Amino acid sequence: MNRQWMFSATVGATLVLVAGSVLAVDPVSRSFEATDTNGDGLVSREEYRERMVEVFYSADADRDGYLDIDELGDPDPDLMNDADTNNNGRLSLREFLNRRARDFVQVDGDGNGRLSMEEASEF
Ligand SMILES: [Ca+2]
Ligand SMILES: [Ca+2]
Ligand SMILES: [Ca+2]
Repeated sequence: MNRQWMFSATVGATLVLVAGSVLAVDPVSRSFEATDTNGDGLVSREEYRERMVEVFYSADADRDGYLDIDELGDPDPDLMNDADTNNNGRLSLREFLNRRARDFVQVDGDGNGRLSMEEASEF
């Protein structure tokens, strides 16, 4: 998997399962702009979801429609367990997006349904 791409494809530091590494690389502003497709300076749920779908398919190296632990490149098994709601050891697109939707809510500090650059950076 192209990890660098995964980094740049994320909205904010914690919006990716490999959060620890992302903080060091600090791609927040670049990825934020890429995710804010209508350029209004905010990432809506729709923009975020579209981006996460892209991330999912980009990470699915063997194209089987699921992300396994290797494809996620995730050093923390708890995150995988948390997202893998049917416990089959891999994430479907639905499981992945559900997990990401929870991240969105957490990062959206003022709860207005949109992520500002500030919210994405501070989280
Ligand atoms: Ca936007
Ligand atoms: Ca796969
Ligand atoms: Ca917000």
